[in-house]
Amino acid sequence: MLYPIMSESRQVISLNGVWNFKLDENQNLDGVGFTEKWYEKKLENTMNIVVPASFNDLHEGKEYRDHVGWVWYETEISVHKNLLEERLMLRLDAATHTAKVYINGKFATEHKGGFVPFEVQVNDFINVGKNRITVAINNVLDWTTIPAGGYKDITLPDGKVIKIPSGMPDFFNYAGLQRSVRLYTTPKEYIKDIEIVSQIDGTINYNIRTEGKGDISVEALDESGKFVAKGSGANSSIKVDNPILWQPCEGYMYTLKVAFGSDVYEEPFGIRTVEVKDGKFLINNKPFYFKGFGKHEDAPVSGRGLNEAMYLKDFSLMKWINANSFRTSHYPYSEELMRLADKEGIVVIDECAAVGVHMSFGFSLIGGGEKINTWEKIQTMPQHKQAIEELVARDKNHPCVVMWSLSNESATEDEGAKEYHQELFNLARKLDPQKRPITIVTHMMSMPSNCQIADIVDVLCLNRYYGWYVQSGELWQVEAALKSEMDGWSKRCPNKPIIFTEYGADTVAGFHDSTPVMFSEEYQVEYYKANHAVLEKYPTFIGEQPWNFADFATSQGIFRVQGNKKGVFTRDRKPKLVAHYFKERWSKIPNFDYKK
Ligand code: BDP
Repeated sequence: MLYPIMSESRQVISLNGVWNFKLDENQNLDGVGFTEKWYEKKLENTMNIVVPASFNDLHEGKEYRDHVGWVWYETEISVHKNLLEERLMLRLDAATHTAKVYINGKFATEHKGGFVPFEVQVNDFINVGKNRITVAINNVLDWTTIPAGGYKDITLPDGKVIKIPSGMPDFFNYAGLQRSVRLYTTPKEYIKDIEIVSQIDGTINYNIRTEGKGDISVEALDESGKFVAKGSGANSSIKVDNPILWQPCEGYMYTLKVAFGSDVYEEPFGIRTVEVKDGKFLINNKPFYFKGFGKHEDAPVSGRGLNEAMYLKDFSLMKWINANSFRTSHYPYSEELMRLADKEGIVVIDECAAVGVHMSFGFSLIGGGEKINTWEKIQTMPQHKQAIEELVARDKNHPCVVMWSLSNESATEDEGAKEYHQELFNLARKLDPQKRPITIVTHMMSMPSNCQIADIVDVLCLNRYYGWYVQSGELWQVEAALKSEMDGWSKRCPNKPIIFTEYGADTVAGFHDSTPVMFSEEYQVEYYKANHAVLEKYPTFIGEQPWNFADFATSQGIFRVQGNKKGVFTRDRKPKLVAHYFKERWSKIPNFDYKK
């Protein structure tokens, strides 16, 4: 799906700003707004809300912040007649997690999946003059959604049964219109999609899909806007002489300017290749070492909402600490963030929103709850496939994306995991024109002895907490336990690269101790040192991404102190002691050829 841009043939109109907002009945998963048809007229008794942002932290009170169920957004716009002479699209970059859109009281579209864009042509809905757009959004996750999560029924003293979340992923369930809402125009005959695949000799293969009849011509421009190559036809190739490659930390970007009839679109691209070969992760044919983080889209006030200043700040801190990469744990991040990562040369493992696809995580971890074979019960497959299709459709041209992650910590230790994930793997491989490597990130109970998916993936991405959730406070025990696992992988998958995509220790900034004890800043440093002492010895260990870049909001629980505190930075982006340790460590690890 093309990102909305302005060009000589296209207009973009932002609908961001202050909207009207109303909560539907809390914990009534059906919502009364539909039976009472709130969308038919202007919403009553509304509060102000800002788009884009998560709604949760913008007003006070538990009923508001922890609302479960439907919420209603509404805006009124006035439209000039010229707009309706073109093909007019309404695009919502993210509505988390399920949305129904009404225009002037009429149902226009709906979408399930809260982290990717969707759009609808609105020429038949919009009038010249005043119009009302109403969006109903539901934040409920269950065993059919991606992310997945559970609910349990609670009976109140008055006999009323309500549902409360149970077994949600470990990040606050921020929701709402978290990214931009826009109208944009195209000519009636238009460019639908562009696929770009580059080789490092400067060959650019492209594939352009269009609607209508007309000739297609393309021009490649360098970063200064200078013309460097041209071609024609829908499916062809051009050659850029002496190409400047897209490299980690040096994100050189070209532009493919496509003309079709009266439509013109400009798609940014980089020239680079990625491949996994002989136990190495090659970028431009050179062995790359991942230094970076698992992240979240998370900030005070805006929550998971679009926050471009924070994106730039985070990338600046990543450069300061000598990092080169991150994983979009645990859902696709905004298009603006991905475009910035392209320009900044930050390498991205792009994860679809499949987190929580495990129906007895507690049981597997500590023997708590009931043992359920996830793959016999869970119904996420249709949504999971859609999530992969939408992710690849959106992000396929980004040079920053070097690998797809199909899920985080699903029940990969259970029988059936291989069949479930093989289908998804095949789908992603088929859809991606660049045929990037693919991974499935596993948790600590998915070991060399029982992991069902290790043979499918191109890279073993492991989330491991030696010295935290196991060997808690006993760092001297880390060596033996971690070594035993790593030796297990060396035996089972001798030539498969391994990345630690999560490892970390909760650390409350300002807690210090002369003897490093858990939660102190000193313990966090010692924790990483103990892990690195083992990991460094393995030639196929090709990347370290501590969990997490920054402290982040979670739901409440006895394991969380106002959120997850495993950040290397605090939530307001101040370095903890460990940040200085990583800055020093990573200054000595080059992007390329660290592991020969
Ligand atoms: C892993 C999850 C991550 C959590 C982390 C933790 O992938 O989302 O936040 O553990 O416990 O299991 O900090």
